[in-house]
Amino acid sequence: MTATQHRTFPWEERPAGEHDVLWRSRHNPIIQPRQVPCANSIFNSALVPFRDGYAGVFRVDDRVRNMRLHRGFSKDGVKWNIEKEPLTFKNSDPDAAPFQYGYDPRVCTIEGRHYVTWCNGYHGPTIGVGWTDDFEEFHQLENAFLPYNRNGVLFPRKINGRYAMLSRPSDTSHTPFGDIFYSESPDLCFWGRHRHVMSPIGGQWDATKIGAGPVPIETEDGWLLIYHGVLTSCSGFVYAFGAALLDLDEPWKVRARARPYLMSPKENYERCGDVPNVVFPCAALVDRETGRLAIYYGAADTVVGLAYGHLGEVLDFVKAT
Ligand code: BMA
Repeated sequence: MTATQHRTFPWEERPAGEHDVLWRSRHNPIIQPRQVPCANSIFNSALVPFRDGYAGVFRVDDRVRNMRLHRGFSKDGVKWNIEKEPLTFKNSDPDAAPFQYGYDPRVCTIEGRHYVTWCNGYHGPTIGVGWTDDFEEFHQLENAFLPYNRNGVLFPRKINGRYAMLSRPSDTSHTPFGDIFYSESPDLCFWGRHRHVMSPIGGQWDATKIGAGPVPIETEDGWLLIYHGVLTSCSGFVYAFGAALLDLDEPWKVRARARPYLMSPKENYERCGDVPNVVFPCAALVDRETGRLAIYYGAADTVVGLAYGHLGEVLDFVKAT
């Protein structure tokens, strides 16, 4: 048996009477700030299968309100040990932009190497890129783009021979706009061939801005993109998330986009926290044998929640609307 066969996939059956495409874990919030002594909040965070369990990069805002990234490990994807100290990146070029702060990380495994993208500071927010093979030593590469940019999300394989990333050009503040773009790179250093992917849709749940969520999931129907969308209400932003299908070979072409959201803040831990009314997905796991899907999301900029669904049902939902 390989190590992979021992890995437990996080899963709970759909509760009786639940009709939504996704349902929440009864253990939510699965990660709380008290798990790290210096933490004010632990939220928008990402993870991947690693050895016989899972490893992740967690957004920990400390009690000075520094935004830091911490490593974490789990056997079952539900109970997590998050390290007390922030992780650090080795940076071989002294002139390259260093790690200034880290928020909203994503982790993407490409050809066995784990890449971390995050929102890094460099005269404003932009996309930091790093990698690790073992979750011990982390190496930093060049920032992918000029400021201002957020929500840099890599695809899990090269497309037409090049690395591919989604991102969301933004501003220095709470950005009242935002479209998703696609960019390619031969080497994860030089990025270009930028293509527009999709825009907010006026008057709907994703009216103000949108940004890629977890690493896109490859399916026969295209890349399943789970993305967050923001509505501006009388009392501020409401962050929900939905789904779209992107063309497998030309992912800037949107093949389908569900009109209802998949999930919007509903539970107390999503509605109340440092920033109320936020669900912000940064990672998803798929069990290819069973089609089970587990989505990890930050809730109210304070905790991490876990939601489940069936990949086939999510695809039907996207294709039906
Ligand atoms: C975005 C990011 C996220 C955060 C969200 C809601 O601009 O900063 O980290 O979850 O706002 O505050």
